[in-house]
Amino acid sequence: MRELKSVQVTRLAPALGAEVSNINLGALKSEQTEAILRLLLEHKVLFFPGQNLDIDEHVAFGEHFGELEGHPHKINPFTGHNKVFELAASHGGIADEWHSDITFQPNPALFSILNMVKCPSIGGDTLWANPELAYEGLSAPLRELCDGLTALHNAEPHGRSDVMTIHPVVRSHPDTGRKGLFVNEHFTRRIVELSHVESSLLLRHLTSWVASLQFTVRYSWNQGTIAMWDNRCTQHKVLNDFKEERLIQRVTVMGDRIESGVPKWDPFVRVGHASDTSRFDKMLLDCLSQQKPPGQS
Ligand SMILES: O=C(O)CCC(=O)C(=O)O
Ligand SMILES: [Fe+2]
Repeated sequence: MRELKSVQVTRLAPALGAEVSNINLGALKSEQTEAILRLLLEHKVLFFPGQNLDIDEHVAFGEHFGELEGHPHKINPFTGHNKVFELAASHGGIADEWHSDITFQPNPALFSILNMVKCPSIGGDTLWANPELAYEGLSAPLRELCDGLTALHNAEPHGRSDVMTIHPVVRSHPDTGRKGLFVNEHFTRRIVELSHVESSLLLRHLTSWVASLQFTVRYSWNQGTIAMWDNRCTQHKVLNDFKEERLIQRVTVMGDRIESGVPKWDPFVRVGHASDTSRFDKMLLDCLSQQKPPGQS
């Protein structure tokens, strides 16, 4: 790789992840931006130890890759910077369920770039999974089923279950064309075309399958490390097993709307009188009515 001749790239797990050294992210040259994007396509999550960027350098690094967005719900009284999302474990914030970022929006995050500002001496590792390998590991009939489904995601973990959207269960990466599972434990609530009971079973299977150890990499942090991942083809979660302070800051590169084919089936809508179990479909019906184009009743 010409632009990154001197850098060292060490793959960390067969599934995904590489550590990159000998590069200064605080003084990035434009050709290095291209090279990082190519490394990201290959490894999906990159770790750059020893960067120690300050908040402005962190934001400037992120801006090489596109427009940044603040977190839609989490206010950051700590950083005073509206483009920087901070999770301070001492304030009770820890992302310990599998997810990719901001999937409750029609345009979920593209890249997330995390600065490990303060980390515990032990514990608080982060895991990433490769949902493309997980998709490829499904049986052909289950892959075909998933290809024709969509799912409802909402921001319930942030106390905003009214913020919701629908995405395909399988998405194709726009640059590689590879398909991957796009449902996650944290934000995905319901498969639109299945009944509540069927949806719970299938979602439980798919979200735990993505997290199978053979699809993951586990990273043990040092202060000053920057991590950058592609939310279109990864999921992540933090291990909530630490006692000392853990403080991360993240900038998020805005994503595009996900291209999806038409689902193969209609949404599951119960016919007849409302019953006790109809309550499980209420969220779905609310979401479907929100998504109707204007003018349609
Ligand atoms: O703290 C971490 O390691 C990751 C937190 C997280 O989920 C995020 O920043 O998107
Ligand atoms: Fe996250």
